[in-house]
Amino acid sequence: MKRSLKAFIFDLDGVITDTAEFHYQAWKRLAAEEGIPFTRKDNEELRGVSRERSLELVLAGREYTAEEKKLLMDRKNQYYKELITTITPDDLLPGVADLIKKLKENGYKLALASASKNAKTVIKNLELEEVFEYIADGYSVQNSKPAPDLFLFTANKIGVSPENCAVFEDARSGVEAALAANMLAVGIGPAERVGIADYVYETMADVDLDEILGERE
Ligand code: B16
Ligand code: MG
Repeated sequence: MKRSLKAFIFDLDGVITDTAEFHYQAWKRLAAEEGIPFTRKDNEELRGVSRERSLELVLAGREYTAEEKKLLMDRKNQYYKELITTITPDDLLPGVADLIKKLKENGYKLALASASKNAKTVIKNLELEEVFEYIADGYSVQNSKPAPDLFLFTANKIGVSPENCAVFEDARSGVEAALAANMLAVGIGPAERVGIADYVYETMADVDLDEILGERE
């Protein structure tokens, strides 16, 4: 489909910076305290997934009350918040700074759409606050990815029609959400994970903007 792209929406974790490792360490600490096995491979399933859903995956059917689950999530978030205090602009993934610069120079609107309730803190620590016209985070909508809601909400906030938006996403659920929102989906990572996207690149440093913009009318 020919599109006239006007805006680029970035996911955060796995696209701009690799907070997946910090999420892993925080969940791992919590799981160890609860006597639950949790591996790096298990953590892959949590990519792009909300905190609530992540907890369900970590618990893997173990029975906890709603109150206990809330306390577990608070504890994990406390551990995660300690870890993200160490984030600096050096933690941008390779290729991201260049890409942002090129897109800005060419007049595209940029926004962030992350499932994380900590997105604003991470963006502040990366010193990217001035870059995005709008930052949508884990507080913005009720239905998390793969529902299109977060991306539609973001497009609305920046005043661009969904069909004129492109999304950078590293999670399958995020690519599904972008496609469901009728946006151009750029998948970052292996084809097994993001192969359903319109364009797929292994890392952000591999993104070929000319190829993507070739879609421009
Ligand atoms: P929080 P993204 C997502 O960020 C992470 O990929 C996912 O692992 C995490 O569970 C989710 O944010 C919620 O994060 O607990 O900080 O609210 O990829 O959508 O930028
Ligand atoms: Mg992500």
